[in-house]
Amino acid sequence: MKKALITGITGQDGSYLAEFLLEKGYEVHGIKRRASLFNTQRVDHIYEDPHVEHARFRLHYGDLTDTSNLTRILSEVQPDEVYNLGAQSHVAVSFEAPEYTADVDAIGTLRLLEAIRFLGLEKKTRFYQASTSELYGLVQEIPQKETTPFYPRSPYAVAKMYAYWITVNYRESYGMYACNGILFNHESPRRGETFVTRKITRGIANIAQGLEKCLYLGNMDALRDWGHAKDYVRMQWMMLQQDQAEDFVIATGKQISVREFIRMSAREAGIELEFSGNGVDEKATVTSANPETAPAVKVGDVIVKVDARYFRPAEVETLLGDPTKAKEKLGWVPEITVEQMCAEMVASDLDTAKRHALLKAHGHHVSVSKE
Ligand code: NDP
Ligand code: GDR
Repeated sequence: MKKALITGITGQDGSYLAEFLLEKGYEVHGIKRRASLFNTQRVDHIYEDPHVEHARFRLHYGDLTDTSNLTRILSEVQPDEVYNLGAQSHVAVSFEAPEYTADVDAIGTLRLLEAIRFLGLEKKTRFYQASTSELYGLVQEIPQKETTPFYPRSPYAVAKMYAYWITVNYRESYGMYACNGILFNHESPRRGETFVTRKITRGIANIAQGLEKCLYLGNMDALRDWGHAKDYVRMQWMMLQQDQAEDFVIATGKQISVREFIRMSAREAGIELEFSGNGVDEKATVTSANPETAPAVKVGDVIVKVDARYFRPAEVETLLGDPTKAKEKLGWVPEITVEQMCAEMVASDLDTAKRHALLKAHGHHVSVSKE
């Protein structure tokens, strides 16, 4: 039985990857940070009681900032594959916490690679690094592919650039099977609530059900190449099953703006919108609303507004990936379109919002956290 160790298992990708590997028959180990709450919502459905014999899913307390802990877990587990998905992954937050982001995202990667080498696992353990389209930042070529030069635009992206190159360096220096997946944005109903797609689908669903009045956003002109996390974790595994370690761009090859994603999400909830203003002072007004799916919304309501608080000190305006290498060498093509993904996210958030609205109608307190 193959063993995999996943950092970031409580996150979006970690949870889908753990599911995928369990289905493939792996024993799956994950590193979880200590928190004052359980924080295992995304993996509760695959959790196995460690007291059960032959449990194939196991969580270890750990942190990418803690070398001795990482070394001990690696030594105990002796994994065939390590997926380094753990990170302070929010670009805007990286401007607020740049040093921490560098410690986790850059040096955390080095700590893992060095622990693998120190333990003499460099010929046994294959290593996947969660690299990112944010490396392209101020884009030097459209679309972006494996050979496009990097120009990172945030402390997050600069930290991930170190992680990218240290992964390449350990491959070249020590013959490790170590590779980078340069993944473009990917989303799902499990996406963190403060990333723009989930903020939109959740916000629209809450507004439709009367739990919120207005959604405040930053740059609506930003263009992204959005895919579904399920398609992208399959590719993470495929990258570790080759004869030779190589780096791959993973993307859909299509892009839309944040504004278009808002329009698409609203339509899924039965709301039609008209945008007015100019990006800095823009709003979206309701022109029609389905009383069944959006009972709390009326024609003329302003339900989306720009708030400059969400603008970033340096922005990545446009990202569009070219996944040709992944298609030709690995036969990978994304199966879920952005429209299907958006529909799944809105349906899931509407379901939650309806339950919350019902609780509220019966006098229970419902807290709707917002950023
Ligand atoms: P999430 O933010 O959903 O998950 C991040 C995970 O990392 C969480 O499990 C989090 O734990 C964990 N983590 C954070 N800090 C530490 C730390 N100090 N030590 C150990 N673990 C830590 O991210 P995604 O699942 O969306 O992304 C997975 C990886 O892929 C990340 O590295 C991200 O940067 C990268 N990436 C993501 C893309 C995307 O569009 N989703 C695109 C390209 C790259 P906790 O739950 O405790 O916070
Ligand atoms: P990104 O994702 O920065 O691309 O990083 P995010 O969803 O945060 O932003 C995408 C674009 O939307 C604009 N935007 C807003 N973003 C947020 N979060 N909140 C807002 O209110 C808002 N309004 C507009 C942003 O300015 C940006 O242009 C994600 C993360 O998953 C990274 O870890 C990963 O590496 C990259 O994708 C690829």
